[in-house]
Amino acid sequence: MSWLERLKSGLSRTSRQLGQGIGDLVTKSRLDEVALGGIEELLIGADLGAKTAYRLTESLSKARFEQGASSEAVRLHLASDIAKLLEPVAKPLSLDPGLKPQVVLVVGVNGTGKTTTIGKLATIERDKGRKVLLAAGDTFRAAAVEQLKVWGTRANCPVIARETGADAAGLAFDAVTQAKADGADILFIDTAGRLHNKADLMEELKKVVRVLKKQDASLPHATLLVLDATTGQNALNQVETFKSMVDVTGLILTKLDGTAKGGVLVALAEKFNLPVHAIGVGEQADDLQPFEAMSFARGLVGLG
Ligand SMILES: Nc1nc2c(ncn2[C@@H]2O[C@H](COP(=O)(O)OP(=O)(O)OP(=O)(O)O)[C@@H](O)[C@H]2O)c(=O)[nH]1
Ligand SMILES: [Mg+2]
Repeated sequence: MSWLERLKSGLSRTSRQLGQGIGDLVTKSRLDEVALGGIEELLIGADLGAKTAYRLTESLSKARFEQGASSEAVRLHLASDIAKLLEPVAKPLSLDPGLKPQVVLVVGVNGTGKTTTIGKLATIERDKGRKVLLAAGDTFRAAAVEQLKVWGTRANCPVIARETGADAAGLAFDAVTQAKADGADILFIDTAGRLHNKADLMEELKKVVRVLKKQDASLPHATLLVLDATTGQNALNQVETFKSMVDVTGLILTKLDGTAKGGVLVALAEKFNLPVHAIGVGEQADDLQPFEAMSFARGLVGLG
């Protein structure tokens, strides 16, 4: 399957709901109040957020559809408006090849896909010929370390790990030392999504960052927040929480294949204006795709 086909099939739950819904509403050649109201509701249902849904519907009501307001024409108009909203945040993860090692910290609540995303990113970077090191900073759960090691074996890159319960910040510090010694291009640091309680989690993350800065004040070079699209609007709260703890430099949205609420990405873009580097549309390494505004917007409304 090509990249676009994977994206389309990954977004199919959202696009089926939006695309078919629009098709059912747009039955006349002009958009009436009922159709516009219905489209607004569909957009809210796909989690684009009430404000954005309203603005998109307003734009539709002002549009002059030369060939009549067919479902296709309405979806094209929406896709183009949505792409405009997304363009400012569609930024690939840019790792400076001149800076070695690039240290990338990956954070997020439990189960959002941090470890899997690191595995995918490691595979992508290895395929480009980069030397990658992984640090199993989720020292809270033994299974988390094993999971990262499986990805490390698959991507053919070493994994630094410690026994369960070890100090995550100390591990991160040593991982940087090793990455430097090995001449690694990139170091990805996994973190725990769950500890005894939220306060512990916050403290641990802050400590990891503090200790990394002892190696070099510019570390980490990137802090990626991984969000699970199936949590819908709750993802917005997670951004607030993590932003208050660490300097989040970009977002990765996972599990877009498992939800009809893919529009949450639009709500996130509108609210936080943080770069969205990549999206996950499945569990395999090639299911992580660079985030591209127009193809995502078209995929969302079910246009090929
Ligand atoms: N369908 C789908 N599943 C995904 C995607 N990304 C991750 N997953 C799955 O989500 C589950 C949780 O992923 P993990 O990578 O373990 O999540 P985590 O954030 O590391 O979780 P904790 O370590 O518990 O904090 C796994 O079963 C993954 O295979 C995605 O884009 N699509
Ligand atoms: Mg994990």
